[in-house]
Amino acid sequence: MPLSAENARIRLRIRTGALSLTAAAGILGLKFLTYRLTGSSAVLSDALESIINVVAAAFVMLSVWLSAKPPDSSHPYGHGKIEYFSAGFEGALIILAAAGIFRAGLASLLRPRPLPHLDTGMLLLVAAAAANLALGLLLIRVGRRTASPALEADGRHILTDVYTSAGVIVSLAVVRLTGKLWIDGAVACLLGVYILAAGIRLISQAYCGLMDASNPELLASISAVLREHRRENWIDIHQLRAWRAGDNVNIDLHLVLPRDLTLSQAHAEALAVETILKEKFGQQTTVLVHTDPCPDPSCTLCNLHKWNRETLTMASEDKKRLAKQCNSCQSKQPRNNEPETETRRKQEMATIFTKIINGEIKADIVYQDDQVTAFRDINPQAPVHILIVPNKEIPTVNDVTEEDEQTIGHMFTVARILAEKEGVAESGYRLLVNCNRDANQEVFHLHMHMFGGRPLGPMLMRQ
Ligand code: DGP
Repeated sequence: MPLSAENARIRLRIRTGALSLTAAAGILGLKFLTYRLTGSSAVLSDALESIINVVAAAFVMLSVWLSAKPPDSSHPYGHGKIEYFSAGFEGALIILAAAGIFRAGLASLLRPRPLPHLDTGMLLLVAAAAANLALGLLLIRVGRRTASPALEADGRHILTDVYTSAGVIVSLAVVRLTGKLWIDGAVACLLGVYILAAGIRLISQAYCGLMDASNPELLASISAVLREHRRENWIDIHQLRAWRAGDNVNIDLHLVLPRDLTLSQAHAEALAVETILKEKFGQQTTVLVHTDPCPDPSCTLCNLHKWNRETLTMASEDKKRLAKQCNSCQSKQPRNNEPETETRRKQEMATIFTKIINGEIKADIVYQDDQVTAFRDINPQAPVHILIVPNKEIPTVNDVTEEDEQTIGHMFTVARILAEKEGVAESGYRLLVNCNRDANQEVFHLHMHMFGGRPLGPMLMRQ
């Protein structure tokens, strides 16, 4: 997800948290005013629950702010779990309030007291309930949209407050109509039990989040994405585990690949899994892929790879003889006699950048025109790590022709523009192009790396 979208999401959460805190304080004032007017213990129970709303909203603000902090060396998985603490804390406060409400309700059930100013009291309570309803629905909506369990829990809590206020309004109306004062205490006791159940539910949700309880919904959506984008070499995916911490999703899995893949081919497959999952769940997602060689000796896919490798590493004399035997094969011979699997891998990796350029795969694109596209590297090696890519698919520097000269020159102009935009023009940056195996080129669509934002050390790794 682009940084600006992420920042907008965090700002929206913090603004909504602040609104919740202010509104909860105003509504609390309204309810205590109603209690002072009527002396109803049911109203008192409602007001007591509202004190919790204020404390909880303050805690939500704190946790939303903390969870927005990026991962650091002491919290490598980010700070998202603070939101579960907030939900748990809120649950504990609700249980305390339930006990207080039950006590007040029991007292007025056993010794009913007269309730003055009922009409005004009921009107004030209706206003408070309407304000709470609007606030609760808003918090749930923003909580879902910005994947914040703390905001969502706060919204749900506020909705329980609306139900309690509605119950209290009905009970006051019944008291007014029938004159039976004990109803006020009985309703307060019932509300106490209802609120207790809500508190227990919140605590159990927070417990599941903190203990990384399995999340079948999340696992199902990960499986669906991987099924949809399954690549030819993926024999099996197992030991899939995933947990959420705030809006950070952490995923680890074992990917079974054909036994004969090279290390860089296996790496490319793992990178593809990572890219697909980050596209779906956001760039802050942590993906750990453990690659396993296929254990089945009779596996068709593995045998196909083995056949390719053995056939294509035959002595070159044999290869020439084989090619002569079949003219049609000659046209299919890979360039420079490269092993066919290697060529196929290069073709697959090349298309990744074309898909990004065409908008078929998401990336954080920072520049695009009719010749060049630049986007942030999925695996940044420096605070600024941008790939500047010609829109035309040129596999390596070796394939550059005279007609590409204008585009290649333009890539440097784009580098200059981006260096200024990223604020590294003065501090310095490095432009780097890898070509083929010794340079570890992974994606065979010519690209220029732009690194900056920190001292970059010596140019080459020492031998
Ligand atoms: P090289 O080794 O020079 O071929 O670098 C390839 C770079 O491409 C590597 O740093 C990771 C990056 N990369 C690979 N796949 C993707 C992708 O799908 N999205 C983005 N943004 N970068 C990718």
